[in-house]
Amino acid sequence: MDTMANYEPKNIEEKWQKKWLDEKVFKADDNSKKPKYYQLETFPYPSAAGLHMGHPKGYTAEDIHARYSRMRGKEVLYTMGWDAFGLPTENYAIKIGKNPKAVTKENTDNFRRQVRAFGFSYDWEREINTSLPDYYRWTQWLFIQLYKKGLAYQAQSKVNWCPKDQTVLANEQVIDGKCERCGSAIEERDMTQWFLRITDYAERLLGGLAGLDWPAASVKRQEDWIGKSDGALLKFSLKVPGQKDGAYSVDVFTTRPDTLFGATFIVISPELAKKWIAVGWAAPEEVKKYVKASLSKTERDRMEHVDDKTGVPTGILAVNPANQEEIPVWVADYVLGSYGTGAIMAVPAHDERDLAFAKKFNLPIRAVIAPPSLGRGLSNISAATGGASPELRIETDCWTGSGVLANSQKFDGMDSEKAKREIVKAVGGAMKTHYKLRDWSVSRQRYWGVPIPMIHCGKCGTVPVPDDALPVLLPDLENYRPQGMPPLAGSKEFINVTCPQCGGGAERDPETLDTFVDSSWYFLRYTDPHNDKQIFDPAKAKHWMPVDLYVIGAEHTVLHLLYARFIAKFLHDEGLIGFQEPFLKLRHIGLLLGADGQKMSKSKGNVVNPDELVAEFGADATRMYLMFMGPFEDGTPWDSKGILGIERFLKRFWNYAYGAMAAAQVTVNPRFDRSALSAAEFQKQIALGGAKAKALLHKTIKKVGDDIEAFKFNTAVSAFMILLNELEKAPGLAMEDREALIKIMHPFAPHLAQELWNAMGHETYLDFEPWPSYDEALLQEKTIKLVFQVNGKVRDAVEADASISEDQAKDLALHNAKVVRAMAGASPTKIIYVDKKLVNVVI
Ligand code: ANZ
Ligand code: ZN
Repeated sequence: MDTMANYEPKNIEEKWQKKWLDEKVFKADDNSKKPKYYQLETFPYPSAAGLHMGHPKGYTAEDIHARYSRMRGKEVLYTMGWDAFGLPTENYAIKIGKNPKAVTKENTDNFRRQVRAFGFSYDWEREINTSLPDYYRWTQWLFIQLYKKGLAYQAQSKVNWCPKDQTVLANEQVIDGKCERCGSAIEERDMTQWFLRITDYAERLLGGLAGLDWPAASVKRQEDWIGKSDGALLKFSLKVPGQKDGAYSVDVFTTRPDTLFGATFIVISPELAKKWIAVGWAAPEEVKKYVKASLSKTERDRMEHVDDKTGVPTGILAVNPANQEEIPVWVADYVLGSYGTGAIMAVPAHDERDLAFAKKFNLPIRAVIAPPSLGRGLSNISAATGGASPELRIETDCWTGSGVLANSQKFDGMDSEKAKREIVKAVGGAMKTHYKLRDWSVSRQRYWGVPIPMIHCGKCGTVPVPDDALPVLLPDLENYRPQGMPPLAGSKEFINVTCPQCGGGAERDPETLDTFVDSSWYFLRYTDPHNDKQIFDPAKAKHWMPVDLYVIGAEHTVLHLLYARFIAKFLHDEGLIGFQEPFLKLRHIGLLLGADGQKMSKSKGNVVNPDELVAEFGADATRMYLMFMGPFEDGTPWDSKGILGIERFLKRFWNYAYGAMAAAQVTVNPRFDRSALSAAEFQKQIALGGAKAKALLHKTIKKVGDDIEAFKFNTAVSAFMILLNELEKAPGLAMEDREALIKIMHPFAPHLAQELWNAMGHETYLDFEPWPSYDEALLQEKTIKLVFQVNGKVRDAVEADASISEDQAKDLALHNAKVVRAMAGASPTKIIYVDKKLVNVVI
């Protein structure tokens, strides 16, 4: 053991970081015989602002887990990379008048430096960068495969347009009607766009969620986003004034065909009305005016103002297929053109929106479902409703649940669920499953992204760029600013190309891919990051995938995670991977709040700077504080005093470990107050290895391991603190226990632990030392009360470790000051021991 050194993080952290890097200590071995463990880190978007403290919060948790997993004998794949394309960098580049490529290089260099300063145990050989051709070549290849399978297509559609960023956004990128990036109010535009047909995978995306170890709330959010509705399509024939009866009909989508007898009017969306007008419907002026006015509003606007219902009658009548009743057709904007068929049958007695509308416009309301509380059977319903007249009132104003049918002719008395199927059958409707999920819009009218690898030829149509011509390089443009059209469209050199099919003149697609396409497959590239023949070697992907643990912000639940699951399923169908679900276990990072309790962000002026913290307190203290702040998945405010406490703790830990270490098997704690003990008793205590301290250490070994697995890092850190308090009071600790102490500290404060390990004379890296085992017996309740008697007379009672052996107990008694006094020099003739309760010395 060296002489005691002061704890100076500066002196040790850079040193170990350099060794870890130079010696490639964390290189993941593709051919290892150990069980694999793939930990995925959300690769950051390298913004100009540098690392946000929220990044190292998530990264520290994963690093602790990774180091722990290695110590548990796993071959860990743990990596870092850069999600480097995208709008913010481009916007920033425009602002400072620099090229986005140069800005990205600076930003990634800065991020790399910053994360390295935290000592995260990444395999840096596998670093990836989505904005480099060796990566995006495969993003383009992936897009072409999707295209070849009919899963990438161009279509004219209503899109979300951000007027500030001058580009289209995916539905998922619009938050409360505002651009996720810049907060501008989104406009709707009609544009030709590239889409990925994620809707083809809706059912599988739903089904796959079962059995994943994900937070329940995240599973629910994906389910809601996919939004499956089991319903039916029902056809109503129409009587349009001036047309032959029944020449036209309308289909409605309903989840409640059991309420068909309660349909008292039909509502069509303004979009559908517009279509009908376009094909020759001579709509009343009032309808035309209404349609025009509603279509000038966005769907979101319309949904937000559902409370004040508006609408106009069309003069058309619809025939209810169940009872041939003629009911009026209205047009109203609470019915959306983009959902279902854009038309509904309104059942005001059982649907809140329809009820509000019926009340406002004085349309009939007819109850047809009796709540189960009324009991089964027609007689009950009739009694409760005052007879089976069509106007029957069921006590509840608007019963939206299921129940028993009434006022529904031969279906009266039937259960809703059964009636759904029966009524659909009776009227010749079709069961239909509907999803809220829309196809994923992926083209962006901006510069800093992956060029879409498609060629538009006047003769051949759209032709993918041949594999051997990939990548389509993003050209360096003088003017990359958005100008209402994609910047690449302005570059003749880029755009003009010969058609790969006919050799004639053709044009490249001028748009770029949304960055969510880049990140939808990055976890696969880490398994084989340098492959220049293939997107990845399927054997390597098979070896490492699926991801065993993914720590990610909850805000990614419907964007990235859904897209990545879709792409994984697609690549599975292509035979490239053997699994369908890429992420087995998911944990979320609770938001890091500023000291003011608000989300930590530059705009709020409450950010703390990781560089400064590491410089002042060291990486270990910063890491440990991030873990100590509060439950990992909760949002916790930063407390600048908190890190001081951790710094003090680490100093004490260091001093304890250093000061008390020696080559001897049993070491003595120099700060232990021995004045109260006799020399003999002191020796005894040491021989017991500081029984109480030892037991607590073993409990802590178990607790820290369990806590790491359960992501309860804060309670693990508290356990260390409690343990240290006890150790400082204890006379000593056996060498192997001291080693165990350093080992369990390692995942949390790896620089400090590795330095101490080294100082103890070890040459090895702690990451490959086995995680210490604990003695089950020591976990049992800790202390017992041991009574000492001399000739049956109680002389003393002491606390002793529950694991105490008979010999140890007898020994302890014979060295007890009061016992010794009572024996008055006599020697014992017999020592009676009652297990863990009593020692009686007979003289
Ligand atoms: C009749 C009915 C009776 C309905 C009843 C509900 C309750 P989810 O579950 O979200 O899929 N609907 C259908 N298309 C619509 C559109 N384009 N715009 C607005 N509303 C639409 O909702 C399905 C229900 O929403 C459908 O079932 C339909 O109203 C309405 F007691 O049909 B229902
Ligand atoms: Zn051609």
